Amino acid sequence: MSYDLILGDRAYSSWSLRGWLLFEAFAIAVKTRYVQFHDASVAEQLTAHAPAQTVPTLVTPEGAVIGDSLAIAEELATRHPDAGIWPSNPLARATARSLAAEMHSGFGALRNDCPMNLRCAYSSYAAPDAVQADTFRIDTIWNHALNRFGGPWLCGGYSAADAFYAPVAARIAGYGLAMSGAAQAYVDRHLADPAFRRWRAMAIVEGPDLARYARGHDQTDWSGPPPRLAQAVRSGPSENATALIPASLSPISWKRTGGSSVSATPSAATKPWPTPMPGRNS
Ligand SMILES: N[C@@H](CCC(=O)N[C@@H](CS)C(=O)NCC(=O)O)C(=O)O
Repeated sequence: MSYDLILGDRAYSSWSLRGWLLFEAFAIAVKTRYVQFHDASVAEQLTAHAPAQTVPTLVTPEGAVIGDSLAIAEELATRHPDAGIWPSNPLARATARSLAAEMHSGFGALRNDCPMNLRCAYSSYAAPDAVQADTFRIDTIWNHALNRFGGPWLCGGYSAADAFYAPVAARIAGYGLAMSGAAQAYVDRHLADPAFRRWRAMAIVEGPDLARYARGHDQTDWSGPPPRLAQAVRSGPSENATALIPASLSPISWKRTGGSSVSATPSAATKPWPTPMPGRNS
């Protein structure tokens, strides 16, 4: 028995990125499955995992269904006390929990106006006051933590707090939001993080572009390091376990090619991408 983690479209699902990082960044083994945002609704694709309705959803080895990223972080921290999900230092740990919780419950203007889209970056986005207020607050709490614990991550070493802010960093970069020097350096650290780059490489090649996440702003180059080379291929061996798309039971597997590069490998049996379904923002 192993952990079974159900995720959404890598390009758009910010909560899925958080859930995935909670395993990937802390070297906790997990089997991943994907729902497809363009397919049936997320809730319909999760009917086998009641009462889950959103991604990420974690099914524990005992069969408990955890449908919330913060609960996933806390459960993993309890089960894997040496993984470093929260800092061991009490002051840093309390701060990391506070930072993650504020992200989990806040920054609604930023989340609504700037949906995560790892496939593009914008140069002409003009942030309304409410978004500027969110980024000012984010800048403030990041600087507070970075100054107090000395970096390089928010509370010293990489912790769940950083996993929670990785998609925020992607939004700040993708929409060209102005930050102070230390906060921008923290954004850049996320963009260069190997785990983030692996996720983004697969986000670029897997699944269709979804119109509901597109914005009409002028586009520019992604500001982080270039994505690891990736290529969508229709056949070929996979390096890791085959996952199942719940709605279709079509196999889809992920394949690394050429050293550190990553390819998404939908099987030949995978059905063509249908029309996007309406759903909530990431
Ligand atoms: N509170 C949840 C939020 C999860 C969430 O809203 N996920 C989105 C995708 S990023 C979702 O599944 N939305 C359902 C839909 O689009 O129908 C968490 O922390 O994980």
